[in-house]
Amino acid sequence: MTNPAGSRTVFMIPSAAFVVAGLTVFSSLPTDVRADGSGTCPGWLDVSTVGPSPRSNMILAYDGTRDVVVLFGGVEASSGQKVGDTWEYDGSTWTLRATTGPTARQDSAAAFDAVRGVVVLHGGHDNNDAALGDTWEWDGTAWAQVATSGPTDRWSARMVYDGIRQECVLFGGIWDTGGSGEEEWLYNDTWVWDGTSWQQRVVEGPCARRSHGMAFDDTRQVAVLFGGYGGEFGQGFENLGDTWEWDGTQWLERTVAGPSERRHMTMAYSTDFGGTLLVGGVYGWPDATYFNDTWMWDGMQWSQLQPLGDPLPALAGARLVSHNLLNAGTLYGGSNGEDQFDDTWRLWAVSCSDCDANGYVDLTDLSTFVACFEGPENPVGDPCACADLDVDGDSDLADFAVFQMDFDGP
Ligand SMILES: [Ca+2]
Ligand SMILES: [Ca+2]
Ligand SMILES: [Ca+2]
Repeated sequence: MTNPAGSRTVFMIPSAAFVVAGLTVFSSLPTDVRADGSGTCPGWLDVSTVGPSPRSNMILAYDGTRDVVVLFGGVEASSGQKVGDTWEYDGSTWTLRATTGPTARQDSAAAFDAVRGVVVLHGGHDNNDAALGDTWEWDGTAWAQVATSGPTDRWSARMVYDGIRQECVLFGGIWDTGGSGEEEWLYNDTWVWDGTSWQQRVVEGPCARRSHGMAFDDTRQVAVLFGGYGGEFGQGFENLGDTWEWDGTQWLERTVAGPSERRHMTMAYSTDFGGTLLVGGVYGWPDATYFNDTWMWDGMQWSQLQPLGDPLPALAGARLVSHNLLNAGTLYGGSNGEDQFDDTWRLWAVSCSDCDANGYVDLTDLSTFVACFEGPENPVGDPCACADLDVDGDSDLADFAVFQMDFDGP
């Protein structure tokens, strides 16, 4: 399930933008300390600024043509209302770009078509509790409705862009009548959108579900799907924890241990980290457990990451995208069941000595290091991961020597 206690995943990021798989370094093995420092670790940095209202279940897509993150819709905390505004984030600033386009809705499926340079959106759930089946595209200037047929009305489906076969791939979702006496139907169908028309791929695959996670692994050229809420027809529905891959033709289940069963997590593939990231989610109802964990799937195994920086709040319905801006990824919004968030988070690779993951190893990190310093063979806990730089479980002079090499100055 998780790495053995005391292990940590260390990333070696080359200066060129080539992909290097994460190295899992175990405490029982020789350390992976480089002569010039400790290596690179994942870190969460809260970069919140004025932007979209608190919300969850919006769409978030990275427009690699214009180098912006696009956000649309979602459900707001203040009103419980779904919204229909379009925002863009350039890595530092959020800008409201449109208030017209698709009707207000939450939990649409969306992906960025990198060849045609448009964000594609399908369906969602509107303020009349109706499931929707329309298809829209955002070109950076305006939304255009491009189809009204295709996957039937649904929400909480997931979609990725397959850059190899140059098509969007949509799986699953839910149709329901809303309100009391609700009827619902979960889907297990696979659809592709080529920019002109939808085609259903009639294939065996994951059981029917909604609120799963999907991301496209550009390196291994497969879509990765995890979990959600669903099951085999006639057997009742539950939270799921299975991992599947779509290679453009067929689904293959990958039978591996990984994150616990859950729904409404968010997933994104990161070339910087060399794997598919999974963050948060929720299990159970009405006694729901929300998660704040970060995982990575490298095509062979899931590893739980121990990011530096501020711990994320437990959340579901947030959205993570990875991109080529300063940062490895941006996460927005989400909900813990009571509050909805308007926080912007950066998930990026920092020096393993950068305790607060702000991109510098300075005096602030030194004070954290000193506070964590316990001497040889005194175990350090999670908050002190940045003070155990040789990953042998303690924080001692050997670690301090590495810290000194990483130190950027005050
Ligand atoms: Ca720092
Ligand atoms: Ca030691
Ligand atoms: Ca140590």
